[in-house]
Amino acid sequence: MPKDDKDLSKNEHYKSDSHYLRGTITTNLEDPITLGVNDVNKELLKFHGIYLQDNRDDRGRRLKKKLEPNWSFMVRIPFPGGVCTPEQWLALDELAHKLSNGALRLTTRQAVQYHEILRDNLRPLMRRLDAVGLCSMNGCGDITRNIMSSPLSDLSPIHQQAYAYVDAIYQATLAKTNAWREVWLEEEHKATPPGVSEEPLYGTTYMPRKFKIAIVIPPENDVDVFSQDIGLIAIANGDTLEGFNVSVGGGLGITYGEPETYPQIGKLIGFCPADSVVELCLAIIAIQRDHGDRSNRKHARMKYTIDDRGLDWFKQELQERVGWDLQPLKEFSFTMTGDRLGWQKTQNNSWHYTWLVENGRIKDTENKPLMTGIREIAKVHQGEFRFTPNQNLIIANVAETDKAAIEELIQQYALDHLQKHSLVRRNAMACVAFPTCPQAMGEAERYLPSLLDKVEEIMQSLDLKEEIKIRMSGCPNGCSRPYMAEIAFTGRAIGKYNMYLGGDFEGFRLNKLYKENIGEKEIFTELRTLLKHYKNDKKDQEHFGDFVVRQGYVSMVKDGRDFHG
Ligand code: SRM
Ligand code: SF4
Repeated sequence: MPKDDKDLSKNEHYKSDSHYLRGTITTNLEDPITLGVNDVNKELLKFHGIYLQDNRDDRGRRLKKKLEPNWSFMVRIPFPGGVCTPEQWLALDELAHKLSNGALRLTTRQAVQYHEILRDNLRPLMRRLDAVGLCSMNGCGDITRNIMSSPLSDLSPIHQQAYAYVDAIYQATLAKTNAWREVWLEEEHKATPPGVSEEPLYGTTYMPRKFKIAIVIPPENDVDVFSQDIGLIAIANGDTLEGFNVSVGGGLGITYGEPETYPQIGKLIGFCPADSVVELCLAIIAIQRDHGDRSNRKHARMKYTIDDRGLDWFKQELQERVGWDLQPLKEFSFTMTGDRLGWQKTQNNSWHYTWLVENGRIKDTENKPLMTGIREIAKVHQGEFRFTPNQNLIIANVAETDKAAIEELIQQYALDHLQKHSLVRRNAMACVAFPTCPQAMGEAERYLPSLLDKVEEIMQSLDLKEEIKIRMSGCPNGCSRPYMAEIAFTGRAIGKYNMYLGGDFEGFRLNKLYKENIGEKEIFTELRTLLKHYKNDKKDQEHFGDFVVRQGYVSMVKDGRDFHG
């Protein structure tokens, strides 16, 4: 902890001076000198789910002409557990065409993003979102983000029971400030009565850094539960959800050349009965709120608090805060981290169709009217949509009697590309990167599809039909959770990537750096050699990640502190 105020990072001052995230956003929105916002409001806006961005493709040209960057805003809307009604989808679609760039982006945390929103369009956007019960608050910023969960919440009674906790944790961890409504809906300032805190959980300075929670329902580890600050693994007894095994201190972001930053796998600390899980999450958040590093933002995630102070300290602190002990861990196992694509029937006799949305980008292209197709489905669909943690979309809860009509629309808009997708493409993910992400060093979403074409070619020539998990991020922040993949690429510069190998298919361990700063030619040479070796020498049912570790291409990483070593 910082010894005094001068050690605090500048973001800590921005937060404490902001009057619970109001800052001067309202007046800044009218500033005629710029189409952006000032540095302080830029940080505060993140809590409102809004990021100031410029088009990176256009940056150099504007710089040469000494023009201000082409400012616009990314808006992220959380959907706890990824659940979205057709009415909400139609509003999202309408706004994408009216106020954004005609596209939507499903994220790796089951949220939805708009890009390229102009400053004057932010208020109309938020008003329309509010009218369908949506709000971008908690989308970003130093706060608990969207609560993730295995998205097919009706797959079994366990899924339904677990979803109730997603909602309860989300409500308990939402920002309570009225700032969003005052700024965007122009509601009158709501004063809190004397002696009452506007933010009982977070206080004036919120969290030291972002905070992430996910619930997973075995056997699929679709949320990558060990990459979360808090990971909750649902444990069932028959048709009853007993509670959750609790994992703490996962997190993935690193900075190149700074080995004191590392990705970390969450540590299992015990079993929590279901009816105590909200209390437990709030106590863990409070520990990180009080003990997280507020001077160095690169060291401010809970993974560092736990690694620095030790797991025993953490467990003791937690016990003191809740006043009871966690129970011994219960048995569980995982089979994969991906989605089960196509139609599935659930115990309540309804149908769910999961389809692969490449890298989460929803837009119409010449041969694929994806956005139009989903819109037409939303107009008649009686159930909901669900966004998956793998950037895919589910048409959920289709009644037996409606299935044929939905199927017809899927065919009509040529949405059913499932058969065409190889097993590597089904498990692949790329982050947004260029042109909107300010942190991108290399391409990801715009490059991975063509890289996969080549991988498919190599695999076909070897007659390899195994599922392999490949992920790509445009920088080391790890937004596509690359360090949990069997093969991963993170951008170093345009056309250059670090290549990592050796994560497992089920999401229990990290991968490790294999080649640094390599270009496309070297990537394919490496892949050809590795895949050929895999084809010839793999054991029965052996996944690629396990094979490369067994063959000594990289060592096994079960703790992030060994990631760089
Ligand atoms: Fe992320 C920052 C996109 C999931 C780790 N992430 C960013 C920003 C906002 C760039 C910025 O700082 O200005 C990116 C916006 C790009 C754009 O133009 O849209 C961005 N992150 C994304 C999304 C959209 C990637 C995607 O392709 O889906 C995901 C949105 C999730 C959501 O709905 O909330 C996204 N980001 C993740 C994940 C995966 C996860 O949460 O499961 C991670 C790794 C897990 C973790 O947090 O440890 C992740 N994003 C980061 C980091 C590194 C954090 C760290 O601890 O070091 C940053 C940079 C930062 O926070 O300073 C970052
Ligand atoms: Fe941007 Fe890096 Fe995240 Fe990709 S990993 S979206 S490049 S911050």
